[in-house]
Amino acid sequence: MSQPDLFGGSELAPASAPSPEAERAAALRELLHAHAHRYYVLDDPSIPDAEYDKLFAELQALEAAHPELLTPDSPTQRVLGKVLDGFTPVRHAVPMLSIRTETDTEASGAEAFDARIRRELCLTETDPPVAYAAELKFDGLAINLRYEHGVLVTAATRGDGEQGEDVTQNIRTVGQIPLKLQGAVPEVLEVRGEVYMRRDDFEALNERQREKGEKTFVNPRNAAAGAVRQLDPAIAAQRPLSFFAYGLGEVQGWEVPATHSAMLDALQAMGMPVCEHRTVALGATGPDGLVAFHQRMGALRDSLPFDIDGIVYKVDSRALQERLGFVSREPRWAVAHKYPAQEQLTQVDGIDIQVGRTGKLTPVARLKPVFVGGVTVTNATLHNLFELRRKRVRVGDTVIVRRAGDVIPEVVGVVAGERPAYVPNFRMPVHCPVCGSTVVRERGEVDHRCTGGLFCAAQRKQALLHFAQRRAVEIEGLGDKLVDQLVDGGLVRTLPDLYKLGVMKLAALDRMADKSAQNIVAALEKSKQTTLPRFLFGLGIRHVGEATAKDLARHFGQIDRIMDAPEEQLLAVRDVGPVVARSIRTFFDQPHNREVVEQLRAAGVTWTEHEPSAAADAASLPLFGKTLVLTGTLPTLSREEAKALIEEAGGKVAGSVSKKTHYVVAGEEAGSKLEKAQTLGVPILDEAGLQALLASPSPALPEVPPQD
Ligand code: 5U1
Repeated sequence: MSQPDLFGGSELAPASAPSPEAERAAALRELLHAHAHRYYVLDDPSIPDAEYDKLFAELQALEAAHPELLTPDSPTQRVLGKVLDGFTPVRHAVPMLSIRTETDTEASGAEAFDARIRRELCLTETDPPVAYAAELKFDGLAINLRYEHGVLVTAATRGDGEQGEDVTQNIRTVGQIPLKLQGAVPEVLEVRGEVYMRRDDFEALNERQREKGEKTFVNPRNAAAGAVRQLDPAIAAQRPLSFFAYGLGEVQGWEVPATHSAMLDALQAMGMPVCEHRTVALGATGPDGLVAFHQRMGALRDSLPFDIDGIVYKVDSRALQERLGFVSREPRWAVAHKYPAQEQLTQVDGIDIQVGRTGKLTPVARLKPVFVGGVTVTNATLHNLFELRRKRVRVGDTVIVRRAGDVIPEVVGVVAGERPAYVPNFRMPVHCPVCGSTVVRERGEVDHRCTGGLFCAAQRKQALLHFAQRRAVEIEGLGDKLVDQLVDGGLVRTLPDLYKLGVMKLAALDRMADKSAQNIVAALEKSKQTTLPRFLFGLGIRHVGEATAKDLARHFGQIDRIMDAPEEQLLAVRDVGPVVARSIRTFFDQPHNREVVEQLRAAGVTWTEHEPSAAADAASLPLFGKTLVLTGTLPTLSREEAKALIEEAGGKVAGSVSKKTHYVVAGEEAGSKLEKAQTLGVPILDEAGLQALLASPSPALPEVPPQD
């Protein structure tokens, strides 16, 4: 198989001394390959990401200026190619075999394999134990990677074992798969292994899909398979895949090591990712045998970052493998010894609502108990109403439940056609099942939330800790453990209850010395003198962080004015948009939240209603009330320095350009933010313009109103 001729140049170039650019490009490729290997395969980066990006950008620039220097193994060429109509078939040079499965998940499964091998090799009881390579059975997709002279030229799926599909474009996007092998490389080397998705990558991908309102994936294997068979390589590049090598296909020009285990070590030395959890076991039983490895990995299974469904045992000696041969496309010398499944079928008995610490309402399926992923599962999350509707789950349905790793069990789908009779669609409650407060869903959000805030028992601990933190009213000593004791013991229900605690009540708590109780009471007393921004922030109103609390305090001056402000007035506060305004309004529309404020006042909590000095000072700063966006590289100031200068001058730095942006400060290689500023007509400054702005006294500046 020849290299694609997308890349001209180097092979055909006349044999003259390489140009300095060619030498630099080659050096950069080597350097980037080495760093990518440390980052993706060894998980041990040796330079900061920014440094890697700089080298990468240098190579990109060189290749852009000298296209003849482009090579297929260049690290810049991971995502390339266009959207395909379909995949081209690839005939495997050596058929891709499958593996026999041992479904007996007990130790006897390993013993049966060893007994069969010994029988087929005609070994007697007095012969020494057989050496087996034992490794993990990854729950992914088998792939054949073909390297010619060390360069990846084709990646193909298994297909029917004889013929697969060419998925090279997508596989090139997998950072862990080397585009070029290291060291002395064979003429032809086909590496076989499994492409898979890590659990954390899978969870994050599904979270992103949910946020976008797009289809979620049932499990990491399906997500990996979907990514590999994605026709658009740019989309495949956004689906984070990983890879482990475990075997060979065609080989030319390499003396393959005599044992499977040594072969894996050799692949690893060439830069291939090979899973560290592997061993050579002698026989089935005994401390170092197959059974011990199966049990050890079984105990580790939940904490592994990826799904496995069993252990693969292989006769380690390649000579013995050849003697054993294979039957019906399965080698006699290997077996997959399974673990209990991580997905099972069961029935939904009901759908309950759980209220989380932040007020989020989660529908949870109550299930007929089922043993899955090593534990008995009786509940499984349905995430939110949209997920529930998308999966069409109703009470009485037969569903697939998945539990893998530490991830909470979830319903991944309904078995079609097994619904008993008519069952109404599930509806979200309009009142919180814990505290009875109104349930809302903000526009553009998928989650329903209880508006009870401080009043809702489900949110109480979180609310107390939030109120007590240093950035809010600061109650020194009121941490997780004490809050647990106070709430669980029924001593504190709402924030004002904190101020009813005396030394006696506190000292009666478990492991609370008199002195500590006195300290807490003193801290509570001290916290009563606070400021309006801290108090407001401490109330824990959704979307009201410290900065917004300060803006609200500065704008309204008094809490009663904030509590009564209609949305239009709230919208007049700088940086308060419709979502924040609605959230503040909803919070203070709940009578119990207003009651909490009144009771805190009655308990003696006081705050300086406004901060005249801060407000006066701030108003005289040159960038008071201005929002700026930074883009590109400024000639002398770093991004952080520019941000600090703007903030010191009373301005705010935002991450994206909108109609509310007052100025965009653009440096070299400014991208889409600059374009957006031009489209919206936002004034654009260079660094000198920014410095002039910072130096000017506020009144002399022309007012640039934010546009509507
Ligand atoms: N680790 C590993 N997984 N796995 C899957 N090795 C391995 N070998 C396989 C398969 C299908 O097949 C060979 C034994 C042919």
